[in-house]
Amino acid sequence: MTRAVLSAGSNVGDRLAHLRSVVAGFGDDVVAVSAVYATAPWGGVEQDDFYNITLIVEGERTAHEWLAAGARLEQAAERTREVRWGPRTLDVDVITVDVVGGIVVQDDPTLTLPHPRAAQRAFVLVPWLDVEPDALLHTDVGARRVDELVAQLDSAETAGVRRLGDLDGDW
Ligand code: PH2
Ligand code: MG
Ligand code: MG
Repeated sequence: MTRAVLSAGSNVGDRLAHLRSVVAGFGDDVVAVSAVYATAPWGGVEQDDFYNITLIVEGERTAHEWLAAGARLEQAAERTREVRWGPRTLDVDVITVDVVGGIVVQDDPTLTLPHPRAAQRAFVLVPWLDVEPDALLHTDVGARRVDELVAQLDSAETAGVRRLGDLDGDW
């Protein structure tokens, strides 16, 4: 049994429907889902705002299997890969994976864990705190509280992350 923190984002097409497809797709493995946040694009590509959620899933899957399951949902949303950090119907990223006795640490060409850029991304960290206020992220300099990482981010970064409401809410 493993527990994974996943970040899902969409900025093309029906953004909410794409995020809902992730929760539906992981089904009974979903433990918690953050609110939906509208987030300014990160990474320097000019594009529409994203909708992002962070979710926690648990199940009999390895880290690569969580990634592969997310990739199947991306394919179902007709995701294409054109520009790095560019627009996409759906992106499902694995942020960190807990196993019995610790976390998965790997530097694999297809999946580096914990996610090497998560500590700089308010669109991952802020929703994560919704579902796990005491969350820890293991960084190059050790385990860090996610709320402290958020506090250290540039205010322009956090100001670009706006809470919209629950995924199944009426807003
Ligand atoms: N995903 C990217 C690149 N930039 N920016 C925001 N706000 N949200 C994302 O999910 C995102 C991004 C590449 O996966
Ligand atoms: Mg991504
Ligand atoms: Mg991705």
